[in-house]
Amino acid sequence: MNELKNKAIEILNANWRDGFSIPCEKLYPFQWNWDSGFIAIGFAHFDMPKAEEEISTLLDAQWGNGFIPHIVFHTETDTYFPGPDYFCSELHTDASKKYKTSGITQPPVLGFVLAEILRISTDKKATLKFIEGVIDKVYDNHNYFYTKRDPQNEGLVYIYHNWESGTDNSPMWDDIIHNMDSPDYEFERRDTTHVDASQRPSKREYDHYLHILEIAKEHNYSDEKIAELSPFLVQDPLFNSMLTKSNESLIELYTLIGGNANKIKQLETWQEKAIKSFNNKLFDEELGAYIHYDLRNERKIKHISSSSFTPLFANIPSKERAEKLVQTLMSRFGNENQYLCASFDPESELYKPKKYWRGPVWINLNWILYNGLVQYGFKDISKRVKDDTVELIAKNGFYEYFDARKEVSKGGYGGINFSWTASLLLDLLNKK
Ligand code: 2M8
Repeated sequence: MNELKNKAIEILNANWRDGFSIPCEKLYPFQWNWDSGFIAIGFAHFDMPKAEEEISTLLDAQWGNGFIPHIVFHTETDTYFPGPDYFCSELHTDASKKYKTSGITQPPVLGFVLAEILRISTDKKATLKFIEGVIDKVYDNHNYFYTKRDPQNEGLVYIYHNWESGTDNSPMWDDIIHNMDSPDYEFERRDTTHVDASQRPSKREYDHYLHILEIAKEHNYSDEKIAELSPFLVQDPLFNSMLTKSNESLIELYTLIGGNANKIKQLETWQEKAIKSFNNKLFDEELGAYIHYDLRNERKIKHISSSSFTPLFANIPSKERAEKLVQTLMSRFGNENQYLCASFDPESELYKPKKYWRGPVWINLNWILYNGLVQYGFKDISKRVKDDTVELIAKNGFYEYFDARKEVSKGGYGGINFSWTASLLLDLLNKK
C-alpha cells in the first residue's frame, strides 16, 4: 500500500505546474475545473498549501457573473483542441479579464471539496481561515446556476454541452447529438495523437460538440439565448448531485464560520427544492434509478450509467429508495466478473468496455459512489468499490480509465499518470 501511496504522491507532484495541476501530460495541458477539485483532495493529505493554491487559482479565473469555466488556459500550447482561440471567452462581457478560459463549465465540486479538505486537515483553524477567504466565490457560483440555469425554477440546473457533464461521450447523449444537423467542420484534433483513437470520440461526434459551441459563441455565450436555442439542454443527475452535495457542504461550512444567516437561508431554500425535484422528476421507478432529463425535448433519457447512482453521495434518496437504487446497481453493474463500477450499463447494447465514457471505470465516479454507499451504511458494497478501485490501479497503473471486465489482463486506457486517479486513490487509502 505504501508503494501505491508514494507513487500517487509522485504523480501529483509531477503534474503540478506553477499554481495548478494538469490532469496528465500531453493529453490535457491546462487546468480543468472538476479535476482541480479532486486533485486538491489528494494534495490535502500531504501538501495543504498546494491544495489551497489549486482551488484559489481556479477561483481566480471565475467570471464576473459567478460562472467557473471548465478549462483555464494558463499556458500557450497548441497540443490541445479546442484551445483558447476557439473558445474566445472574451465574447462574454463578464468573462475573466485575467485568463483565457473556455465558455462552458463542469460539475460544481468545489463546495464539497472545501469540506473534504477541512476533514483531512491537521490544522483545522488555518484551513477554516482559508475557506473563509474563498467560500463566497463558491456561493456566487451556486447563485449563477440557480439564477441562470434553471428556467423552470425547479431547483434542477441544466447543462448545455456534453463536455459540461464531464462524461463526454456517454451514450446518454446519443439521441440528442445524432439528431443534430451539424456541419462537417475542418479542424485538427490533438487528443488522437496522444492516445488510441478507438478509445476516443469520433470525428462526427466532435462536429456535434463544436456545433453546440458555435451556437453559444454566435450569441456571445448569453445564458438566455443558450436556454432558448441550444439543441443540447439536459438536467444531469451527476451534475445536480455535485451541486446539491456542495450546497450541503456550504451550509455546514458557513455555519462553522458564523454570521452568514442570509446565505445559509438561501442555500437551504435551493437545497430543499433541489431534493424534492430530484426525487419527483429524476427518479424512474421502472429502471429503479435516477435518470437524465432532456429539457429541450421534454423527455426522460431512459438509460442507466454510473451517474445514476451519484444522488447517494448528495443524500437525495430516502433510505427505502436507496435500497432500490443499490439493488439496481448490483444487478446491472455488480456481476462478479466485473469491477465496480462501469460508467455505462454493461447490459446495454450501447456498452463499450474500452471506449472512454461509454463503459470503462473512472476513479472519480468510484470515489463518489464509495462515499455515497458509506453514508447510507452499505458496508459490504462500499468495501467492494474501494477494493476494486485499489486492485484496478495496482494491476494496471494510474490510468485515466479502466476496463471493467476482470478477464482483461491489461485494462488501463487513455492518459497515464492521471492526477485524479492518484489523488482519489490516496484519499481512499487514507480512509478507514
Ligand atoms: C475529459 O474531457 C475533455 C474535455 O473537457 C476532453 O476530452 O478533451 C473528461 O473526462 C472530463 O471529465 C475531464 O475533466 C477532462 C480532463 O481530465 O477530460
